[in-house]
Amino acid sequence: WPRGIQLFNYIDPESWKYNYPICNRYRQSPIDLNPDYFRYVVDSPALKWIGYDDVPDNITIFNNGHTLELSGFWPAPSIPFITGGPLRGEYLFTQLHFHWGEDNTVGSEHTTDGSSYPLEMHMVHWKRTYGSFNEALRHPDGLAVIGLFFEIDEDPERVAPLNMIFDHIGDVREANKKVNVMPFPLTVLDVIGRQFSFMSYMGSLTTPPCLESVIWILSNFVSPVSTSQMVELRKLRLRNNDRRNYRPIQPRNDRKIFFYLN
Ligand code: SG7
Ligand code: ZN
Repeated sequence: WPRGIQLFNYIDPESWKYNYPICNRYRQSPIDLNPDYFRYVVDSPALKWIGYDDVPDNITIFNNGHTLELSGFWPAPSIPFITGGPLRGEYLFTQLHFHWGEDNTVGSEHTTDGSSYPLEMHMVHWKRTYGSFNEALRHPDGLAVIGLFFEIDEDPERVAPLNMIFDHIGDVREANKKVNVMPFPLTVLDVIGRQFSFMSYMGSLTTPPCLESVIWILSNFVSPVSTSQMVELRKLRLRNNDRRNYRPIQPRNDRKIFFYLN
């Protein structure tokens, strides 16, 4: 097998632990965001988005065989970053991607009080002081992933921004396909760059090797996606003919879920 290709599928995520033992540890993601375990935070600095308005030099959309992934190159040194909220220091944007299911009743990785959403978007960031994404992965506070939930909304105007990404699904239908698209600022998605209340806890990557390096930030603001956009996304061909790409919820164990009121 080519180096770097990760062999796992979504038919039996419970079996990941046999090849990737970290997937069986105590700080795994996703979890159910159960209000019974919320600790409310009222006096924290706001979560700040810096540079997301800037147009990158280019944007690439990629079917990595497990999801649809978007990455960009911003003219140095202006990579967008987040700071504040639960974060100490600056976390640089590297890519965003999506998780979905075979129909609209499932799809999100995190659930809120037991409920699923049809779509969850992840914006992956790494801590600047670790110098590289790969180094950041090795630290318990190395990554910050913003998770955004989507619910079905058939208003074409409200769902239009997502088409900046989804219009290119046809060009990357097959696994390993990549396309460069006309650059646009990430703030075309309304929720990006905005202030919202959010939940935060210490977790992991939701795919093998399930590294326990993620500070999760899950927006309490739900964004719109249409049924036809979901249908388009499901046409993406994933490795192993996977029809879904969400990991089921994992034990919370003794972790606290902080609810940041904004
Ligand atoms: C997706 O989720 C990809 C992965 C990502 C993984 O399959 O976007 O990205 C790459 C570059 O392989 O893995 C290391 C990493 O970011 C898990 O990310 S997630 O925990 O946010 N779902
Ligand atoms: Zn993800």
